[in-house]
Amino acid sequence: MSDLSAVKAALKSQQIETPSWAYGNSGTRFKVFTQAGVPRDPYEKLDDAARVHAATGAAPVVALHIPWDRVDDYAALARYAEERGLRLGAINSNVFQDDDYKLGSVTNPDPRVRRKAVAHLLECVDIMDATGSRDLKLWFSDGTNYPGQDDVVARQDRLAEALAEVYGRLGEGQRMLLEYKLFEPAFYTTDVPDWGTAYAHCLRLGDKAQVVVDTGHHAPGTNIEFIVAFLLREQKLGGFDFNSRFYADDDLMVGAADPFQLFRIMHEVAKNGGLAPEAGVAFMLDQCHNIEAKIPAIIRSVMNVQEATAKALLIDAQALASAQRSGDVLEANAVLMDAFNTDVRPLLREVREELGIDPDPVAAHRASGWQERIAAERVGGTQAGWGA
Ligand code: LRH
Ligand code: MN
Ligand code: MN
Repeated sequence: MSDLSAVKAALKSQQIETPSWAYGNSGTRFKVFTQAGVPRDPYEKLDDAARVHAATGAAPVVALHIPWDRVDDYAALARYAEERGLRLGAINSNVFQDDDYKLGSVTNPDPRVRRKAVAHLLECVDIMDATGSRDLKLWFSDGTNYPGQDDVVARQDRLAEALAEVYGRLGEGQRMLLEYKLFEPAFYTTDVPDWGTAYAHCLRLGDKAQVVVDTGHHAPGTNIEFIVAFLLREQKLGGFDFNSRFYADDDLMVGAADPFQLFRIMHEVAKNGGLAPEAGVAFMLDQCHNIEAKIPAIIRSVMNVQEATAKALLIDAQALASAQRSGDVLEANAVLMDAFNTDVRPLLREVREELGIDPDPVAAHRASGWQERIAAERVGGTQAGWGA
């Protein structure tokens, strides 16, 4: 796409979904560093998310994680979001923090534990009914640590059975997004370790089951953009959990470790129709801001996705196709690199001005006084966060 007004229109329509847990305190297994003014409940997380949306104009959706975001009345939470110009996005299930799940959740050899896990997943669909959320996001920490610990195929059978039950409960317009992850916390086998496993399960389940690509969940060197292109071609790309990794599942800001990889991913998305709202690709963040200020980091992350998207949209598609047709390897690569090396920040500043927001979202947020206000007001109570 090289028509500038079309590029701008595509950028204006892209929506990034921010994760409620990124607003809360988080850390590694060594230490959780607390920050002043961090939300004490899901409502305050939405207040912060509204600031990210106000600053960027591009983050109107907020994903919840259950039970971290447990409330009495989910419809009321959805209304609270709506009053702030937001809507509730993916409901992320959590079957990885109970003692019962030591040997797995839906793949646990004990049928009682499997029933408990499935009951939680079904409850998440009830929550979707109340919030109007489209997506149920499933990530299973299930796997084994030692060869021989359990039967690998029996675990796949148990997984398929649980997925089928939850799939059957999905309503009209609801989807199930299956997330894979190579390892951790399981270190020998993981029951959904890669896109192929997720894809095979989704294919059997049907159209409402789609794969979610968490960029931090691959082995080093994995060509993620190939996976993205393949899944889009098969209409099985449900969305992303964007973040950056240097080593494993680092959950750093998207676009921080490898902006070129993010550009390559967004090129495949843009080229293969993934930016069109009807493609249904959810551009979610799944990050933790352990040592940096959270709201500005989330704003920066939204901007990083926008910058990669803008560069992908600036690729001269005709020149690329013609170089590819004529087998001109160097020229084809040069067309891509020209777009990647373009400074798109002035273009995005223009887009923001046209949307009536400040062209510099981070500076605008810093000047808003929000951080000082929440640091003064949010005292007492338990600060909500990862694992809270
Ligand atoms: C697992 C994961 C998954 C969880 C989130 C907190 O590593 O990426 O998406 O729900 O982290
Ligand atoms: Mn994730
Ligand atoms: Mn992860």
